[in-house]
Amino acid sequence: MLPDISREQIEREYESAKALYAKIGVDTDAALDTLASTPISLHCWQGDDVKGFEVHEGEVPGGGIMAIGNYPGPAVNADMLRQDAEKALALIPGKKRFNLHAIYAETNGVPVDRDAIKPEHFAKWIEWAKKQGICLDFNPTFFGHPLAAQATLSSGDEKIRRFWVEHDKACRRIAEAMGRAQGSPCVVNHWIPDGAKDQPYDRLSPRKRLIASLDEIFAEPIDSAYCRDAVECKLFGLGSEDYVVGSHEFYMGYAMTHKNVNLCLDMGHFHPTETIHDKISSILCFKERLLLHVSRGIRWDSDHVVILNDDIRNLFQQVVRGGFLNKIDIALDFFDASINRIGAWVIGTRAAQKGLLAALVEPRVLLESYEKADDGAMRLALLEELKTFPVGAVWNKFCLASNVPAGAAWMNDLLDYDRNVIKRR
Ligand code: RNT
Ligand code: ZN
Repeated sequence: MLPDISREQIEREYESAKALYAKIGVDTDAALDTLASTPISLHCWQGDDVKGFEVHEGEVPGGGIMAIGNYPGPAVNADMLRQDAEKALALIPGKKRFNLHAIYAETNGVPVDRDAIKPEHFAKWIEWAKKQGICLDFNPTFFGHPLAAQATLSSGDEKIRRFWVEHDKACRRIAEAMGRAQGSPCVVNHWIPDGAKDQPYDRLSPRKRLIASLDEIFAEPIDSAYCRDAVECKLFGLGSEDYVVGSHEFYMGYAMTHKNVNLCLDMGHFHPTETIHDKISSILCFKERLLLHVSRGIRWDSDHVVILNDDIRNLFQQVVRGGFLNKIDIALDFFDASINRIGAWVIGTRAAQKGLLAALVEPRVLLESYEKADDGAMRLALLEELKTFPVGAVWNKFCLASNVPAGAAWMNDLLDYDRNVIKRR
């Protein structure tokens, strides 16, 4: 059994941490309030290896996305996915949202193709979210479909391109219905895998066709109070190593010229040594909002489980220091099929929240004063000292206040669930 921390110990350690932070001008109570009111959108696809529950006849190609591993007991239907998600949600403090993809439609065993899905196919999800007290986000699914074998919104085959335009329009109507039901905009992220493995001769025409598709999709009269759109770039993917139609420059240009379309930055979608934290303050000079896909790239893979590394710390520092929390939508995007999937959700979400907390307890006034005085040594020294300040005690208090296990105690719950539910499937 991993150690449980008593309520008294958490309170005691928090009081002493609070006093220490107060000495450098940080109000930890205020930081906890901000943390508690900042939603993080959990991605449903960690629970079933991005397979979805569509009713198909025959095998379907994966298409640009692959979860690697064969840990037993993935969710194989929507009820199971909801059951697993509930377990994860119960071990994660703070405010959560839940992010669905079109392939999680529930069509009662009847095949409904993606251009024909409707809000009613998500009625159970909407009802479940309401019961959980959380809001939903949404994604059209442009992979894992016979018509996605080559290209989707950028396809030169007009019939195929049209199918995907209609799919995306259907998805935005679903998102609008979700947004209306929950009284909060449903964040819709548009990602397509279109690209080429090797040296296409023509890099321009697919991009022109993608613009035409997006323009048509976003011209639909969808209420932006309920549906908030973003487009997600990628440097390369499986089968698109040489060319991705929706590159960073492409979507940067598109978002900058379309007021209601935001950018989505996925942490794993840039050069292996390129990070996204320095892009935030630039983009938000020109855009009202930004969607983040919090992830962890390792070599060629863009979707490892998030951990509290420097990238996460840097990311949230930029969000907090810039005062951007109310302009950012935070979503998670990773999938690991080689470990307990509920564990992956909880590890990744708690790590992201710890990153945000670490940024919220930075001593702004002190750091700014060193910077104004051009005292680089003092600034660097303090940033280093802060790393061993008792942020863990503040985190444990957050867990306590949220009624979820503090410290490592949640791992006992994971072990129970693994033994009693997952391994018995
Ligand atoms: C793929 C993108 C995209 C997906 C999800 C499932 O590289 O990151 O966000 O991971 O839509
Ligand atoms: Zn992503």
